[in-house]
Amino acid sequence: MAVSLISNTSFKISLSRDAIIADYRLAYRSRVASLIGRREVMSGKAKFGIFGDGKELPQLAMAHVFQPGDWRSGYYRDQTLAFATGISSIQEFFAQLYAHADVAADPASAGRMMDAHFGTRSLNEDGTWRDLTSQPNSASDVSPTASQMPRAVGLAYASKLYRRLDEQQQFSKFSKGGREIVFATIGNASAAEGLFWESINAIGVLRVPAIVTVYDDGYGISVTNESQIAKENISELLEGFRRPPGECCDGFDIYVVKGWDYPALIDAYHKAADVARIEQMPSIVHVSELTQPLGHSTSGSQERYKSKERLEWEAEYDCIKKFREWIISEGIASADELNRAEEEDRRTIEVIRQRAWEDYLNPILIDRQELIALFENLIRKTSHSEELSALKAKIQVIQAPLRRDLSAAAHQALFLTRQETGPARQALAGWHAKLQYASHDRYNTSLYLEGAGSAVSVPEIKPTYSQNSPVLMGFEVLNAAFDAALQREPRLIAFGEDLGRLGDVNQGFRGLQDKYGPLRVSDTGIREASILGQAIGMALRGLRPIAEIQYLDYVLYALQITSDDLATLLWRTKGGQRAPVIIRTRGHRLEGVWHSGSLMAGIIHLVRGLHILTPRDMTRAAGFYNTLLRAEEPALLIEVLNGYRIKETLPDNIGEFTIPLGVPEVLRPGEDITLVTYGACCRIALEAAEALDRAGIDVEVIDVQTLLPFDIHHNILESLKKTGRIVFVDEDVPGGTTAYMLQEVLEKQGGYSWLDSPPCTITGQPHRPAYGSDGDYWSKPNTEQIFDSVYAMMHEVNPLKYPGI
Ligand SMILES: Cc1ncc(C[n+]2csc(CCOP(=O)(O)OP(=O)(O)O)c2C)c(N)n1
Ligand SMILES: [Mg+2]
Repeated sequence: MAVSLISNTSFKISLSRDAIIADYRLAYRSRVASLIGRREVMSGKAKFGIFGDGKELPQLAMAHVFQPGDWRSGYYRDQTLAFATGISSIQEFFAQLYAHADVAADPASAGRMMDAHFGTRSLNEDGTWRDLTSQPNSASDVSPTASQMPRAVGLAYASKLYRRLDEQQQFSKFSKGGREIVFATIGNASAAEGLFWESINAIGVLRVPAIVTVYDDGYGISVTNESQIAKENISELLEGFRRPPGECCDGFDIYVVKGWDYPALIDAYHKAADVARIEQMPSIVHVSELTQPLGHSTSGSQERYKSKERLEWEAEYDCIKKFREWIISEGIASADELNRAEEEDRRTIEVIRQRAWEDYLNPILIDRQELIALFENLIRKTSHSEELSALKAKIQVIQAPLRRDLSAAAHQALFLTRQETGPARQALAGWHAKLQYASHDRYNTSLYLEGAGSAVSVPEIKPTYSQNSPVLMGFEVLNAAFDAALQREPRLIAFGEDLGRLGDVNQGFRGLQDKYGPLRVSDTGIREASILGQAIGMALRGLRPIAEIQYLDYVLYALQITSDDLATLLWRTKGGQRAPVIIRTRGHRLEGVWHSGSLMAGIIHLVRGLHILTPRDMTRAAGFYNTLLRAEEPALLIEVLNGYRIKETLPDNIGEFTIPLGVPEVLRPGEDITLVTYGACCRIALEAAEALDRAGIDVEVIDVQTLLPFDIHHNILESLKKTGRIVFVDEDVPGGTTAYMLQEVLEKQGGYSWLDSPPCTITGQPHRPAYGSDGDYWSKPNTEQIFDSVYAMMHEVNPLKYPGI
């Protein structure tokens, strides 16, 4: 029997009775998973639970049009969509709830993220790409509300590029002619975030195949739409984005559908998907009248903030209840049939849950058994047998032990027996070390790539010069490098404000849009967060974006997405997804508060997971771009703003030479003091070193070149061993990046033991740079200040030779 679900005469959908009942059963199973999941948290078996109850129906409707190759960029309510599409299984959902730290059990995050944070694996274990066109894809979820939106821009934009760029057709693992749709989901309250509006606008401007669903349950935790959304109605606000009917012009198709109305939901998603797949145009689906039967999460109870009337309404309009009523009233199934199915499904979910729990717990129980056996051996030998027996008893009685319980007990035992030796203690120490090693692998790996694709392992190719090598302006050197890169790497796509037609504000891309076309080199709106998101989404789909943020000061707008999404991606998926985004920016040397700031400490500490490159000139910038494009990792590169018009010699191998990451360069050898700096400060430091030379002080100036990674071979230590004195210089705030460099050299490299004088940091003022040349001089470290600090250090050492000034 086929059931017709029709909303108008031009568009007919019919589903078989079995398909409808299958939908009902999946909705029901998903609800049971939520109920049981909550119970597991309440009973202490899991730490936190957030579930998709009350939002099952729109997700089933979405799943009807979700095809292999498509992408989801959503949030924690999407379990039903995940189950229906194969993005997650119910057992994987429980494994994640229990924090099962194993990729095989929780492919989304290997136990690193809380429950309902979905994500498919795009990469094989060896780091090679899977065929993304034959699997359902989900970008790895993040918790900050609306942060799933910026990358949805790029995920959808990739479909457009794959359809329109001939050179992309060879990359068949990523797209089948750009037919892939991106399904973005977001809550009503999160639609109050700027990221939502910025991303909607970007999707509209780029005209890309995204279907954005807003699940409207009237609340964002306890706060109602009255305080979230003007007019309390998101689709009314979005009206201005609507595409006029019957015309193929700009904008979105907008659907407003009740979350319990199955035929209407099926109808809306079919229409939206057709438009997205064929026309590549976006839609917004505002799903209203949704509920939260279990409340927001396990952290609180909704009875505290929802009225009795509201709770009664939610019970009445529960989407599964309404779906059930509809199925019975349409004669698709009887109440008895559904009751029987429900009973079976409840049992099934319990079985799945139990399996997930045992799979999680058993390896830990085995670890405990091993530990107890080791304890028993040691108890027979040690003079601390009583304390060890008590420790053993303590871990033996824990019903569901954690590995940290075992680690702490072993640690305590090793401390107690610290004055003893023998094989029994040695075996325990070995076991403890093995646990630390395994735990490091469970929780601390994959921040960066190791081996294949790692930027650090790209071999160095030195620049070559000949008599004919031309001397050009800095920007022309970059321009030649970008030209060669676009030629060499068909997946390279560059974009940013003024990057397309103008070729960027300093002309690094001059003429390249004309040469490579408006899709390879393009302009964007002023929307830094979604420029970044655009890059992340594209990179997730195999493209190689260079995303330009016009000035370093405006990286702040994109910093949250860089930090929360890009920087954590490889780590939070334990190597399951990567996005080798190159963020290009320029800074440190223009004018005034917001064009010459140095926010470096904020950045380096917030984006671990990226490489941070600070080339002092454009040749070095070009070499770093070449290195990054041969690797598969994300990075931020900051060009020195006043370097574009300084003359440099163009390497003959501009398209090939690479500069290694994490390798400082000695710019001026010296014997008395080591001066460590980077980027724009190199020039000032060299000037100061020349002046100090005239005063009889021989300064070794070192350019660290990259802040992340930092001096991986400990070359700076070698310089310090020679000079015994060290100064760190930059234009960040006091205690900022100079303090970071100081820690790297003195603590990590062990430099403290080579110091003959106290270390010194020379920085900018704690405020932003003031306007004008004098404002700049007294806001940032200047040549005279560096001279004075270094001179004072030598005066302290030898006042006779270096009398006070
Ligand atoms: C940027 C940010 N602010 C606050 C939170 C805490 N928070 C988590 S969910 C949530 C409410 C979201 O409501 P809504 O978007 O309507 O989604 P719903 O949970 O109702 O489905 C809040 C405030 C967060 N995760 N991220
Ligand atoms: Mg809500």
